Amino acid sequence: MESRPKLHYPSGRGRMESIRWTLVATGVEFDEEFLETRDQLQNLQDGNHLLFQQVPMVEIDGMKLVQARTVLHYIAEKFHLFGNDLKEKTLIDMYVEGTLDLLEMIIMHPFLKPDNKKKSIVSMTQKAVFRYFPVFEKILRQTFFIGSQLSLEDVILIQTILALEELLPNIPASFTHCQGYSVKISNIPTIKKFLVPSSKKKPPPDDVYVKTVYTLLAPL
Ligand code: IBG
Repeated sequence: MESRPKLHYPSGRGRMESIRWTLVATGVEFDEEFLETRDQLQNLQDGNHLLFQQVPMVEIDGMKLVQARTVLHYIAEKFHLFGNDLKEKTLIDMYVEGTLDLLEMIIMHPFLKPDNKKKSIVSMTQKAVFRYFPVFEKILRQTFFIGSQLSLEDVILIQTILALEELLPNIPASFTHCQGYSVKISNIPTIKKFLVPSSKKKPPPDDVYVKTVYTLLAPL
């Protein structure tokens, strides 16, 4: 029997949350080792467990994978979230990369200095409203991004819509198809379970978490 994947990261969203979402969406149970001290990170680095001395790191199928996108791709391939052929896979990948560009702005926001936070909100709003959501709105008349099955883009997109909703609730609310899509995807049983407060889903970063991450990982 294959052992459960083990995730190494602080107990927060950052670059690990998409991996949590993707595992949960496929119904895979996983364990987590939360990094709380510099010594823990140092131990992983000293033991040559981190290829580029960075986390996220995921132990899966006898490998110690780093690079968040690589991990997402591995899970997507393994659990059939990457379409049925090379063209579908490439389409999914293209949308995922665009969506992750928007998600990256949301993820970095809590770690910015107050002045940069204001600028980032302006830029994020512009890009969400004029660049990304019009694209999503066009394709989201259907239940899934592609065909009749869940794909990696669905998982990344629902995460992004919900994270943006926490920060700028009016944006997703003003795109009708995105709203309907968000409700449908949120009702998929594996995802519904992830959305309850006791799940492995991490809350938005608070000041204590931001401080911890700064001492541990220097995100900027
Ligand atoms: N390209 C890598 C990936 O995508 O996995 C980047 C990984 C990365 O930046 N890791 C950071 C790290 O390990 C933690 S995530 N830093 C320690 C070091 O020595 O470089 C940082 C991050 C957070 C929150 I926390 C938002 C965005 C980034």
